[in-house]
Amino acid sequence: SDYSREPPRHPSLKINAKEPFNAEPTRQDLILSYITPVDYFYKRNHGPIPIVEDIDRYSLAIDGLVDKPIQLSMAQIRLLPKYNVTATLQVDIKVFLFYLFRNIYSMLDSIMESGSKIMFHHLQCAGNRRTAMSQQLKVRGVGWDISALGNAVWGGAKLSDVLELVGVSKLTSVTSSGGKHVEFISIDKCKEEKGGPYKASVPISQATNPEADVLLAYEMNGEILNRDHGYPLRVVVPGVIGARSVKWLDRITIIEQECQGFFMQKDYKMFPPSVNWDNIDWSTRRPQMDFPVQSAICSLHDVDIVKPGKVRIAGYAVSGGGRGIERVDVSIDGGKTWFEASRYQKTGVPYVSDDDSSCDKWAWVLFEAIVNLQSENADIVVKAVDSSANVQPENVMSIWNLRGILNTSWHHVYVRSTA
Ligand code: MTE
Ligand code: MO
Repeated sequence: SDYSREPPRHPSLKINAKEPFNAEPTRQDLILSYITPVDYFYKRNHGPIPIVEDIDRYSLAIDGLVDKPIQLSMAQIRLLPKYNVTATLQVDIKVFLFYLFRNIYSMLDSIMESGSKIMFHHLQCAGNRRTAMSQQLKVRGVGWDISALGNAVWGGAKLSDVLELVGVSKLTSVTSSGGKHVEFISIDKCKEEKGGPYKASVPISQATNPEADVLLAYEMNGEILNRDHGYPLRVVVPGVIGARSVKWLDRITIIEQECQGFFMQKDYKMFPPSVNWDNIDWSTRRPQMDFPVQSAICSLHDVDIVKPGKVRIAGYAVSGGGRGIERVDVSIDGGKTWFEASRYQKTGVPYVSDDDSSCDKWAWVLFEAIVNLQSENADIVVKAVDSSANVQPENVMSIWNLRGILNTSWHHVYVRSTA
């Protein structure tokens, strides 16, 4: 494999693996804004970043169990209705400033193409917070602190619109030729696939449901998608683990059974703590899709020294499947007593979970609490509750699994306070 032509990356990223390149922003950088700037967005790769030199020669194949397979050029994909645009940008000054800083022209573009609501999709790696799980009992996989996620505006076509072009209509759950899954195949090559491309699939009912908002994205935060994040085209499957959002899309194929690729069948499955590398039987579990409820504190580290008095506890909370965040609980005594943190997305709009007009369904929720810290040592904790009343588990070991995925246990930060 060839890592000689990797794209430039922001120097503040914390590199967890060099080749393939895996990196996350610092805790502080992660929550500087509601929208994660592309530079700070975590990068999770399984091979070298592919190069698409000539965009005019790029095409996306759509085939398999469909009546009329096609090839689409980037220009044809861009002609489909574009989702991401907004006329409501002005409500969020932070979003405004972000665009101002990044690219004023793309913001104006977006405002002029008004019509539909701006869509924020977060993406979270199933391996987020793996390091902390591995510290309890070793797991296999790239180590991550708490920043293997980000929240962006993805611009592109809806997969449900694209599939109509090959005769698969909206809300289809099986095609006339027996297609039940939509497989995404990448251009990149990885060793787990023995030099073949990265791939994944979603059920056709999700792919053809316009409300599921599965996107074929060619823009990220109003700019052309960059190489690290999937240039020229990637899938964004909201509400599920990042692994299903295939980057550098080459081909979409309609198949009968779910994708048999490595990352669907031999990885990214949640096993019970009793399963080890000697007794594992991959076929006993389904590929992980929905993300469970998650939260973490980004404003503090172990073991920060803070001045006694008012301390800001801030971070993110997010759930899968489009579920909202009902509550964020914060403790400064290791979970004996709790305060409720305030939640927010857009500045000036009160956050109400699962209400389309006041929340971005697929986006993260930021939280903040100001606490009065007096004790010398404090065990600060956060846990979130989603709109289905799912709560994060207290203990890491109760959800320990050999691949170290989905560490959603209560997030602790230990601090010392001295005058
Ligand atoms: N797509 C391809 N083609 N190759 C990859 O290695 N990694 C997946 C997914 N899509 C991957 C991929 C994983 S595990 C995650 S978490 C997300 O992309 C990360 O997306 P990002 O790098 O844009 O943050
Ligand atoms: Mo991932």
